[in-house]
Amino acid sequence: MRRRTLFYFGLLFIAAVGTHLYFFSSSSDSPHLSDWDDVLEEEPSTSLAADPRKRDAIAAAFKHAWSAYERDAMGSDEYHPLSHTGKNLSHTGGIGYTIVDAIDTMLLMDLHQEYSRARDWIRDSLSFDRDGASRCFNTFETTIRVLGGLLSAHHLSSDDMYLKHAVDLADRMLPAFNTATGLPDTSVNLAAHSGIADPGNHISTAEATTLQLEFRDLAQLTKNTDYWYKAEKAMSAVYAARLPSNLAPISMNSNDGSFLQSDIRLGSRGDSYYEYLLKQYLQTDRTEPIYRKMYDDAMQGIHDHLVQKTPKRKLTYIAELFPKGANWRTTWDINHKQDHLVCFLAGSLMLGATTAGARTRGVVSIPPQMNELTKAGQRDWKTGVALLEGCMATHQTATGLSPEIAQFQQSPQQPDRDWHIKGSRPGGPATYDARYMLRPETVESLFLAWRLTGEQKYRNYAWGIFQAIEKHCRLPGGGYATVVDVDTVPVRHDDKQETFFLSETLKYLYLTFTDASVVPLDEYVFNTEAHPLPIFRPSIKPKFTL
Ligand code: DMJ
Repeated sequence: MRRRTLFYFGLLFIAAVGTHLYFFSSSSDSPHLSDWDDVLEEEPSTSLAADPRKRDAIAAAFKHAWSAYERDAMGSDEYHPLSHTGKNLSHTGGIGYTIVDAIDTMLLMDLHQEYSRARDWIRDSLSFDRDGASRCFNTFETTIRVLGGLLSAHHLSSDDMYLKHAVDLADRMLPAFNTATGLPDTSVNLAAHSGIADPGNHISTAEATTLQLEFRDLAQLTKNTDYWYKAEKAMSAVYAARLPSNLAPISMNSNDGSFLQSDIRLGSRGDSYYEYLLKQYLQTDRTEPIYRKMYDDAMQGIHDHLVQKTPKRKLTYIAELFPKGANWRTTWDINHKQDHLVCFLAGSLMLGATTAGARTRGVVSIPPQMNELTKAGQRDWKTGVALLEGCMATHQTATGLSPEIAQFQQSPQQPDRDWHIKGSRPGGPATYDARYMLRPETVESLFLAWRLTGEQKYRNYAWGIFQAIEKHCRLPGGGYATVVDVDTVPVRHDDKQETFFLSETLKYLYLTFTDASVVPLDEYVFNTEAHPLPIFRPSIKPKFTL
């Protein structure tokens, strides 16, 4: 086991300069938070040491979310906390969507009783013999939430029961990769052990390229090379289709492996392509230079075409491109719109800067010194830091929660901000863009920023977001729900507690307040659903190489 102990000693300093820069006003009017007022006055004694009271407050939030699900909907794939009901993806029964997605968070939070009941359910009731002919099982979602959740639970507990289920699930999914191009079918019928192609032969780029960490991990565990090579083939198809900018349009033709004329963005349908380039490189202990090259090229493309600053406050954001005319592979128009999803990129750039962008492996301080990073590493670090501030600026709303989509242009309705929510006006109807659906991306980046810098500011930001969630998303009757308009208080809720709230949002918040030895960044990569998977030296010889 390697430990990044080298620079921890210097960190005792940093706490001393920690500030009380709370981004949001305190939620002390919220009864369940009043007990935490004194917490706001405390700072941890060492920079990367745990902050036990805040950490435990987040575990208590997890219990509030989980116990409502367990009471109302145990075993159902999805949870609707307002109606106190659950729903399965398939009419033939559930596949443990919520339970499997959440169980590694219970392990990390030491929630023994909840864990034990969840494990019992997986042991006694989990079945993948579920009909998916109606395309109810998306290949990507099933992989990141269920396969990723089982693998992570196996690694954290050493319990082979999870591995057996993972193998069963993966074997049912593997036929989805039996296509001419290697780009997988978008859906799987788990009962039939078959893939189901999209009727128009489209697949989103993120869906095709966000399966690899999971299937490679399973290949390494079982020595079954099929898992590895099938997932890898999809990556080589995307590489073969690359554009001169090294940016990836969000849609592909699964029949011929080409990119379709479609937007380029780091938000929905594009996001985790970029995330998994870096993480595949890290997963195999930096032994596969092809992913390093693809990552480096893509980050150059992002800087050449997408990184923007607002004219007034100089907020950094990542714009989108939409294709223009016959020369759409090289000619684009810009759209100053940013999905909340894009905020994963801030932490990813910072992680990339300190790994792929380090001049010498293992010699990066916390926080990094610029002379320890390559030129590209320095560029990525600075952009990551600035983008995170830009993402935090989108939390300057009536609730302190950020919207699903922000337009980085001023609007007459919201002249005090450098961005606005499309179609939103005080007292007007809520738009899709205005919702906060318990997403994790900003807190994911805050977690990484905290671990890589030890700057108290990032913990303060994370705590502010947690308070906003407690105040506006927490339901007194149990569970947490989507807020339909982040700029309107009192809030209205939508009847959905997304599974990623349990697997990602609360996990990243929790890990921001544990000490840094819990899931150390040099031993694990997180899949896109926040399931930690170990870094390893591959025993399988990759076929997709430079
Ligand atoms: C998660 O399911 C995954 O992170 C995915 O990659 C996209 N984002 C959602 C949560 O916002």
